[in-house]
Amino acid sequence: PILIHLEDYRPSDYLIDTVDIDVRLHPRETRIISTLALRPNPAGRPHAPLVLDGDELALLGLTLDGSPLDSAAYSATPAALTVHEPPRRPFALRIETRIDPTANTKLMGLYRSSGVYCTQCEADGFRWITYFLDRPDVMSVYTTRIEAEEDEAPILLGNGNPKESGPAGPGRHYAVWHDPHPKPAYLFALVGGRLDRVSREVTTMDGRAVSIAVYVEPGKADRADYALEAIARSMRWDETAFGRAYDLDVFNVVAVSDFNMGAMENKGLNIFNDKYVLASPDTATDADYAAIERIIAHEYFHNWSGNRVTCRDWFQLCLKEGLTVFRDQEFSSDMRSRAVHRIGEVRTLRARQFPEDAGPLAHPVRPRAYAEINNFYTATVYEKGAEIVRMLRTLIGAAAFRAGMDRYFADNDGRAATVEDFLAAFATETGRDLSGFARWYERPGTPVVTIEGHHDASARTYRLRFRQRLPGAEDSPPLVIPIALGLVGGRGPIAAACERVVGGVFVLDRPADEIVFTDVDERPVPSLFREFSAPVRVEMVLSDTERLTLLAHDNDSFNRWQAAQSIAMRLIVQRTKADAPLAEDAGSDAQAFVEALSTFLDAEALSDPAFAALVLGLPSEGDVANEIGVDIDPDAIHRARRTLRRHIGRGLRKRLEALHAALADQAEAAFSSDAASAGRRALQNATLDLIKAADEERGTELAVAQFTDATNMTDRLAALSALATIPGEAREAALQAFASRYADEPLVLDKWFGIQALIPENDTIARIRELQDHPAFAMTNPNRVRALIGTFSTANPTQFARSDGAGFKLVADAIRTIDGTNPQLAARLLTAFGSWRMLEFERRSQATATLGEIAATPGLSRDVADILTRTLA
Ligand code: BAL
Ligand code: ZN
Repeated sequence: PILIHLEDYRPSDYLIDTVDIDVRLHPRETRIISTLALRPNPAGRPHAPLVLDGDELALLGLTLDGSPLDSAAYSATPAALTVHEPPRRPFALRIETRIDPTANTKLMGLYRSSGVYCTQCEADGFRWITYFLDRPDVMSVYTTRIEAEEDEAPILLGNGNPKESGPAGPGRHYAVWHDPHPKPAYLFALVGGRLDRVSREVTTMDGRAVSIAVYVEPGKADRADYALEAIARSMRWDETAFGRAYDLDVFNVVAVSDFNMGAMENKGLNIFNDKYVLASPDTATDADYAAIERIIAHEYFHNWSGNRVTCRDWFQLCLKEGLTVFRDQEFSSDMRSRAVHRIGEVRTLRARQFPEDAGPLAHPVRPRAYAEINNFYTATVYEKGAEIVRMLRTLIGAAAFRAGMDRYFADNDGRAATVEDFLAAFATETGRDLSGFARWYERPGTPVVTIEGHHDASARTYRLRFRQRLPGAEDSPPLVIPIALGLVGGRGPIAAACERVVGGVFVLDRPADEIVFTDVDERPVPSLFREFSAPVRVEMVLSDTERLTLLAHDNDSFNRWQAAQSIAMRLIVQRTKADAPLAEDAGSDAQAFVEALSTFLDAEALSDPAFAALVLGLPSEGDVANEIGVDIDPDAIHRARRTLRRHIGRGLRKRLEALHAALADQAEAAFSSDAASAGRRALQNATLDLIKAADEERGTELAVAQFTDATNMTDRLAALSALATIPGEAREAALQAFASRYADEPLVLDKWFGIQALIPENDTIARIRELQDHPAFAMTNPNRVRALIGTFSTANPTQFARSDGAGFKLVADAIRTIDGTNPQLAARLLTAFGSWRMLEFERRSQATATLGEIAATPGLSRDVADILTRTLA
């Protein structure tokens, strides 16, 4: 594969000040006439040829300053339009192309989704529409004219503000949109179609009246209100938290049903996967509501972190994505419970980013080279990128962080920036040298911090020794690791002095270091990496008793949860290694844990149900595999985890039954999607799950009743999930009832596909192959594929990594089919093989064979070939 390197970056030879683009929509023959105001870039090479990017384009017409070009003066291929000797002054190029939106199954560029014309131009989709300098550091002011049949597309939307609209011949109409803010081509968007709308007015902090609107499939407007209100909340929050106001007269969100990503932040016209817009109590879970709120916010926040300040090149992707994830995390934490949200963020990071960083697809948060940029929209760029921004704030403090952000926006507004520009704003603001901290962007891999503690009773001191290493890169210079910490005793946090701990944070910036607390009378338990202050693995030997002290007495919720997780992890790992499938009893060493959970539930379950639900949740099978790291046997992990769940369920049985009943009684008559109500549902469903683990018959009884009586999707789906792992009639009847009830609801049927994909039984593969023929399933729709195949490959380890290879084969077959229509989706599915080297020998051999078969497929896309090459390297 051809690699593009960061170090080869050079400025564009030409700039484009304005783009006038005229799009005549037609299902099969859409005509695009684009007029570019070009000029040589003073920072580029003088007298260079002008090379515009294209992809599968056909050139229909070309003029320069109004005159046709001599055929010798240019050359056009589907991938490039080259003007050999362009004028050395500003000039206008008018380019005509034609495309077929209906045939576009890649969902890049301009395509049709359920009859709606829409676009996706990040990272390089604009070149599928017209020839252009399709790179983020070429920023232009766009005017877009869209014309269409009025019947087919009564709604015509573009970037920026609406300028004019009217008839355009019999049955046709047009609209003109103008975006005054210069932007790169990846933020271009248009929509044409038959859509319903909800809208309202908001006023920004600087007094601008903005009309915000959400457009959805006809008949679904009543499911768009939650998204609309989430936009309003996001706008207000960005003003309060970051001083950022919106800058156009309108802000539109459009939901479409075929979309490769979650959503896209096109300037003033966000286009969304409908999964992240549509919500009603009957169709959306609490997790869906939270995801909608978060993604609406994320795309909106890009208006500043991404659009007003964009990226110089795609190596800087984390500059907008990591930062914007950090911003959406903070927003969600302010809207919901901060502690609960933080635990969720860390679970995601550990489940998705840590394995990526430990496997063949590992890359720095700022990659140095890529073959296909669409394969770098990863957990590392997004989630680890966000952790870096969080660490920066921890290091310099909230006030300096906010001042640095203000400076970053002010200094880079209207520019295409780099990670260096970002860090420079904070270095200038604080006077600190951040060059050591910058290593976080360059080094792949999850650092390991090893800690030892020693209490000297006579000296009344407590000493902590720290050592950091980056596995596989032991000689690299140390990272700057902020460690939020404190000491905890049998009655709560201990106030002990240590001059190296400032504001509760010790900064480890050497390979090894130690700190000493004074006036420590009792032997403390250290509470380390509070709120998960750095994305590292922590190695410290603590006894279960010490961890239970943290669970009971720490004032850091994250570490209380972590303490319970660590004990559960130890118990599961121990049993996995012993692999004694007949040992139904988890053993007496789990007894203290069960008793502590019992005390915890009595004291706190009803005062903070969302947190209690998290404490009751054991590490997932994937978490356990990542912890063990080598020679993984997913069946052994599954058995060990099931045994512990059963043991906990039995130990807590009475309390769980009482809690389940109390929480069911507390359910409000009218549904509320707020965090408090969602928390109660989460705990009720966590108790159901453990009761089922203890006693399948009782679990079935409760789940069937809950499934029948549920007044919202969260409870209905939790009941169905509980039933799904108990073979028998009750399960099949519930699955059938669910499918009939939601036969016309594709997004709800995705949940039904997903639940069946998760069943840890040998028949699941046959079930999935059958579901692929279900009328509601389509290999061309990314949501359907992710629900069935994606859920299977990422969350059903016993069946995906079966030792007979049938699970790998199922996914490989899907990848090969999908690669012919949608390479991005196929490549994303293939990343499920990223952890294959962790598996035990037999499964590893099956994975190698399957990857080899994919590699032997003729005509693989660049997207899939790139992931495959790296996975096998
Ligand atoms: N920029 C791609 C979608 C997102 O991260 O917002
Ligand atoms: Zn984003």
